[in-house]
Amino acid sequence: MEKQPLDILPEYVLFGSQASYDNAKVVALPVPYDSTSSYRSGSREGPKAIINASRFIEPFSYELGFDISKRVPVYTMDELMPDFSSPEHMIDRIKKEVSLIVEDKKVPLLIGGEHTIALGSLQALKEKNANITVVQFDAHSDTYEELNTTKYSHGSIMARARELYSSVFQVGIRSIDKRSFDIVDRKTLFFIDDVRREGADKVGSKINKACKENIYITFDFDVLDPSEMPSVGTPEPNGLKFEEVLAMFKEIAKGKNLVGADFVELTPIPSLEAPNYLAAKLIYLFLGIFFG
Ligand SMILES: [Mn+2]
Repeated sequence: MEKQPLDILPEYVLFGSQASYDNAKVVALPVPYDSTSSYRSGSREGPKAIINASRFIEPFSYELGFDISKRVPVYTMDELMPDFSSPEHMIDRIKKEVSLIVEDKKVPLLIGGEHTIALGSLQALKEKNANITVVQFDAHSDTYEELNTTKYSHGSIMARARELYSSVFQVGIRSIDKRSFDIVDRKTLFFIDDVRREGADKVGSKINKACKENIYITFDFDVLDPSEMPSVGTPEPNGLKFEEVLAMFKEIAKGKNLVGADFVELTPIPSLEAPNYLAAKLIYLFLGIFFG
């Protein structure tokens, strides 16, 4: 007999129901890792908080008009064991896992954890298919050549991504180092002011027109305004609204093929549940928009 809603609490997996691995379109990999955080640490608690909150999302989305869980079967893997010996080792471990997911023709979805973990995914995908556009949602450009003596830190992730991929877009940025600011290509990096002036739809549509068919999204929750999303390692004022992010997702997704994504830097604040739920719901709607 099929389990009835409300008879039992949902399973401890993303969105409360585990698809069979064979049927899964998306494979979620929780990565409870933070080690290079420079301000508030604790994003290693992010995956647990997102998974727990995600169990209580109404499966039917009135915004999209369908039950996302039915159209986008998700298999949630066990949490990946952190390797604290060095960020390079951790990135390697993630890369191996993501390679297996990609070989099985599934879309990897990393749930972080700090932003550094994205590099494992980007390296793994690059080996299979270099013809990918990377779109970063972030308050920070993360373009330090190196930070705190490592090239593999949360603040250098996009410097590394730009070495791997020629097509990269950055959006929602409102903190950037001077060197990067001086050389920035304003056609590929959209500051928050650009979004305010042009509107989220317009910026999303510009990215959609300029990017390749295959898209990877790396999403740092601090792109959101701290009034909605205070639970991040480095909260930056004047951020995007939840609805602006959804508007951009809708434009960017048009006619494109999502090959992977990561959602990083959720750093739960004890007893403050709303941001965790927001994070979970954003990921749910994201999947509905890109695969619905
Ligand atoms: Mn970041």
